[in-house]
Amino acid sequence: MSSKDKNLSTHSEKSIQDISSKQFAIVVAEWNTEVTEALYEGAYKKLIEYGAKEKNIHRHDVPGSFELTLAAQWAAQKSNIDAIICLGCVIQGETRHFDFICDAVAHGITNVNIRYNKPVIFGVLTPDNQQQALDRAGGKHGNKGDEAAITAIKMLGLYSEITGQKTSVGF
Ligand code: RBF
Repeated sequence: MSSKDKNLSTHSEKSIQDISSKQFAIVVAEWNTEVTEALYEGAYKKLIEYGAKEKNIHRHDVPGSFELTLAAQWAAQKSNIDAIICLGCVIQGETRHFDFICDAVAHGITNVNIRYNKPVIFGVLTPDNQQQALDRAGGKHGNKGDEAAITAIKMLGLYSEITGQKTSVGF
């Protein structure tokens, strides 16, 4: 599955909705920190650019991507949090850990979305090597952290569009 033609970092829909009162949690994995910091910078700046307030963006660090799910669930349990962005980077190695971690975090994050009825965004890179990761964390393929932030904003807007309600808080 290629993402070469899909780059939401350059999306121009700046008037999607007012997110100045929305609260975001960003969960960041410490493994491959050069990459995940760049993803975080991208996501944070994009939320601010679209109108989020600094005080409404809450960062939480976890040891590795496997831990993203539980931290996301803890954040989702908080009724004031509207959306959660999970950022990690799992690099293909010689062992099967890659598959186990990627599967676990993808299923885990999906479950938190459904269970808490809020956007929980999968911003986890799964490259073959460090260079591919850097290319997608502010390099030649954009920044998937930016895209994760825009996805969160779009999902909040979609929620309002479909339900007529302003926020998912309270479910
Ligand atoms: N976490 C990541 O976020 N990215 C990785 O590339 C990564 N590789 C790992 C490779 C091995 C062999 C192990 C044991 C762990 C790795 N982890 C990685 C950490 C994992 O997400 C988790 O923090 C630990 O397994 C503890 O639950």
